[in-house]
Amino acid sequence: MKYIATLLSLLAAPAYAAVVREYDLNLTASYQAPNGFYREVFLVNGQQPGPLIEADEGDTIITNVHNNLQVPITIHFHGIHQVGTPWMDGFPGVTQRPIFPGESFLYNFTTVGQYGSYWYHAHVRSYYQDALERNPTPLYVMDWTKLTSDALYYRDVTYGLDPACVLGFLVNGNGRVTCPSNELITTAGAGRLATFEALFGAQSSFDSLGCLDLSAINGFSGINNVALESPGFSTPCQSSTTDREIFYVNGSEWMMLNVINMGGGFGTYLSIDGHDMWVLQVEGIFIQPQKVKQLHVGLGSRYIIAVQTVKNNGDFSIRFASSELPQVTEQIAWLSYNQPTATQPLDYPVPSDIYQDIGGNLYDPENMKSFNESAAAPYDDDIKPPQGPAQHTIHFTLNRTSIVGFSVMDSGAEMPSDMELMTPLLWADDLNQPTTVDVGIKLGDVVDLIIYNMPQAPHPIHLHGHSFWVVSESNLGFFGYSSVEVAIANGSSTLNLNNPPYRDGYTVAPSGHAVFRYVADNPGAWMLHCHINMHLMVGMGAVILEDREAIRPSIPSSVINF
Ligand SMILES: [Cu+2]
Repeated sequence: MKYIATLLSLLAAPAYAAVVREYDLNLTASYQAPNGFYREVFLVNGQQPGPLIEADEGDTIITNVHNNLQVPITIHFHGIHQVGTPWMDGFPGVTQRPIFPGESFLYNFTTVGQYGSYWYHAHVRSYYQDALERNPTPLYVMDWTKLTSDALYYRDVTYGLDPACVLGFLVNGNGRVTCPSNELITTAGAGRLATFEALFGAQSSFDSLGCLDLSAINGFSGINNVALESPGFSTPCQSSTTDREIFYVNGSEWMMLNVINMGGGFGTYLSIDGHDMWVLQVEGIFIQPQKVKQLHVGLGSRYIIAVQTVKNNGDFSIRFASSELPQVTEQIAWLSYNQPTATQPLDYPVPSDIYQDIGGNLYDPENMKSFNESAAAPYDDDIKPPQGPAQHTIHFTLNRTSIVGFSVMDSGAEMPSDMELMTPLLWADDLNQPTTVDVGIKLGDVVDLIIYNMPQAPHPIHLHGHSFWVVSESNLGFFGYSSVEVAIANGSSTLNLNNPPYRDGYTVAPSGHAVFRYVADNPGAWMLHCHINMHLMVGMGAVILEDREAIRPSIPSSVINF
């Protein structure tokens, strides 16, 4: 897959009048080697990155997307709630038809009541994985594969091969493959190996890319079948010497970074040698700041962090370690107090104060704090969930349903593979589809999504159209109650209606659960899905209808007839 993703930056409400901001996005394909290995990539306006879309809260953003690729595409503005314009949400088969090669589509929406950093990305198959970003101010991290997303998809559905092994990460489109020693991999991966053996009752081992041999998983013997591996996966690791991303300190005491995980499969542990990070904002919402040595950045998650630049000289590693069980892999960018030079030194000296190893394990977990997601309460006390019972409680189970199937539905139903080509559910007359959730949600209703995850893998779950409160979460088992109301009555120990995190995505732990609460203030047809692209592509999504009939008469004919 080529990835198409870049930043949409919204500033808080201005004192002056809202304006209309227009952008043209030309999508094209190219052939590039960001970390030393050539493959097809997608570009926005012939460049990497695509243009930054900047706007003030309340502004109208008009984006004309021209598809010059050979594949259909849509653009989803991740985290933008699309209040009053659910047809601009960019999910094919749900809110619009795909933009086919040669076609253009006009996205037109107003940023109601939102500020912060968002990103826009393709939402057909997983093409956003195939674009590149090189904007120096934000910090975009993504896992990178040698194959395109279409090749991965083909490989997955044809051979049942999970893309569980990557060529490391890219940081703002830059990176280098450095093959770690076997000793480094085994030390950093010891915990994963133990978890694997406990989960699947099978022995395994790491290869030179740090990938676990998954072929021993009982019942899924095709997974990562080494005999069917493609170049770039589990082949002997090859190092490259491409440039790393460098963040230059400009003399001020703080460096602010917009951290976004734009990857397709892997979460990452971020730490900066010798430096503290203050996490200030999560998914567009200021939080009670946390001073940490390590931040886990799940797929689709967005953070604003302030780095205290107190060292005054030298170069320091910014480390990105995979947080996914199947692979121990690390990418490094640099934080530099020096002046930029024409050519990048091949290797900087390794500083002594490293906080995490290549598996993301903290060297001194007693004294080194990692960001606590569940304690990330909004800074603004007024961002509180409604108390008391909800009008609707919907249960979901995250599950692998077959070797090439994933589901969020209790029934195990998968999103149809040809969903993208169907009449969008926002105005379809036929709603008879196994992953459509139509429970009669009306404007103002309180909705609880009780999500249980089977003991397989963490899933970063993203909801469109809303931010939600994570009113209960645990990596230790099911919620245990049929509803929040029953949990309140029984004094649930995991329930937090007082100061829960408020966000638009949350990673649900294996064998764990999360309960999302939101207010139905945005009629539409909203996706609830896993942000691991391959999981979504093989069924891991549902559409929650919210007062859909109220919005149907307002859908522009230009959208319906597109
Ligand atoms: Cu998933």
